[in-house]
Amino acid sequence: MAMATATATSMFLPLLGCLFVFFHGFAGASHLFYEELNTVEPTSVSEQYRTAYHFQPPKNWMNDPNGPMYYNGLYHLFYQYNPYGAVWGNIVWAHSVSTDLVNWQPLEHAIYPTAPFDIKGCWSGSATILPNNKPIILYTGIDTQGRQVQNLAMPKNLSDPLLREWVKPAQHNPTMVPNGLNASSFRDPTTAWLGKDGHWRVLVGNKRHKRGMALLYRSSRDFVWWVKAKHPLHSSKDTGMWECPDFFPVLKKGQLGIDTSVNGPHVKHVLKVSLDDLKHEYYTVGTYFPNKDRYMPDNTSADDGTGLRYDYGKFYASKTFFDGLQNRRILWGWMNESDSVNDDVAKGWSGVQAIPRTLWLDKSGKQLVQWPVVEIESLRGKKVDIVDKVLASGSVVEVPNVTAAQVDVEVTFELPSLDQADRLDSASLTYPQLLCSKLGHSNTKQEGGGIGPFGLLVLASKDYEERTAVFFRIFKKAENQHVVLMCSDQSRSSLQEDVDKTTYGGLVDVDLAHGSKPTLSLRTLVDRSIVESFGEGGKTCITSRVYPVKAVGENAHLYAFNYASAPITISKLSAWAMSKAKIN
Ligand code: DQQ
Repeated sequence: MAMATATATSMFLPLLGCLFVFFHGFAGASHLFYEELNTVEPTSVSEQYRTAYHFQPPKNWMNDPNGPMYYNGLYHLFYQYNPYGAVWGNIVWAHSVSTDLVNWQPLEHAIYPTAPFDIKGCWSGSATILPNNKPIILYTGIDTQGRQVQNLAMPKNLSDPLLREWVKPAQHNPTMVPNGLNASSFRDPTTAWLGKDGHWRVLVGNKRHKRGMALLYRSSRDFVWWVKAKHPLHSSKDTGMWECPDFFPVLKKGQLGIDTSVNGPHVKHVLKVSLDDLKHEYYTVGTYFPNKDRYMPDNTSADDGTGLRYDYGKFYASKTFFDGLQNRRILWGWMNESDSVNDDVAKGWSGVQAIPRTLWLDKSGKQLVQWPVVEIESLRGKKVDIVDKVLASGSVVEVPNVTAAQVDVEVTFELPSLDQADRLDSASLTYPQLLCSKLGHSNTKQEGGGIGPFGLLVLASKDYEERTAVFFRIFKKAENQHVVLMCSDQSRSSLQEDVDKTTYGGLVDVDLAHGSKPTLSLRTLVDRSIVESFGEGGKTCITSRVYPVKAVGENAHLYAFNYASAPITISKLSAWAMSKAKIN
């Protein structure tokens, strides 16, 4: 077994180098800082890869979603923003509001450096709605000494329905200082929750040496004076700095969301952390013990940086909020660019937000399920259907008459007998991303396997020279034990050289042997430079950024393909042209 693992690992090692290239890498405690570029105002904004229905500001750099909330009839989204350039720096909280999570109105910046406790930057944080229906924000400020401290901000005028102006009371700020802590790893407060004892709790990301941790702070009812608890809520060795922690309850049964303060035998808890060292997010499902203020992940959830991810592609610094209007929990996440910094400066912008996703606990209790908020379907226009179409081995079939650069596709594949699946040893399944990269997807069916690859070619040129392949492949681990691999292969997504073409992958936890006709479903949202995919109803999600040269606008095509040796049937495929949303 150990030998098998070693062989599998050495087989993949040459791939590691190229897989871990990040064109938008980060340095030290946070983002890469290009001093000479962060005040270079764009002279124009290139429209070519700008999105039609994914959230982005009119120009410049955007990163983490901050303080999302539903309040008095409006959804608010704040976000980390550089008002002066297309690279990270000069960070403020920009602010937009929406009635439907689809169309957004920009407002003036909500929080920006003005005081000694945030003069060097207003970094990430979260909103909490207090029981008197007053929203309040906790955010990280960089103070005059360059220390990370936590601050409070509240609306200046609660009767302004847009909550345009926010004040930062000098008498209370900073509310948390890094006494005895690493002052450059002390940031990103969560939404707070109220215990039965009447005390508020909040988490702040931190590390001690290499141990990542979620520090716990408590406050009496006032939300103003905070005291650090003796123990963190949770920590894990060798995981490095935990950025943007998020901690919330999910119902054991059903898809409804619940307020962050709810606890009891009917809920599980989720702790998500964004690992600064890996630039990936991981979450665990577990139990929160309020008497001890400790969280224990279930034994099906690894907390060591190898476990479950919301998204196996580009998705970072995410945050959820409880939407009291529709009783659901909604997830926002930032997708950075895959092109070079020079390209960002030239195009005048960088960073988009993923489509907000509703999220709930899967029936298995072992993982979450995510699905684009239903409101996004209001943008669906002309629809094309394909029903009961057999994809013979080696076939590529065009989905005709669709706006392939701006489309929402849902497809269900019916699989042949699972006996035809190729065997794969468990060790090779340890790194699904590397497996996807190694297996790739090619133009020849000879490179295909028993069942898979099959899926979609999106943002493809007519000759497939450019294409992003989103596909499945099924393996047999043991008799009657199948494994589903989902991949998003960007290796041929662009004729441009200077873009990150990493292939992403994850496993889909589904029992295919159950039922007479095994099926697998895929939904992909294509938006000019975004490919956002949801496997098997949102059990596995992969998002990528691509910059085709030929497959742009009307020259983009959409295909379904099957390079397996066995035929696969499309039981149903629907593709909707997506209209442009009004965003900022
Ligand atoms: N981005 C913010 C930090 C956070 C990081 C700074 C994560 O607060 O840790 O822009 O992307």
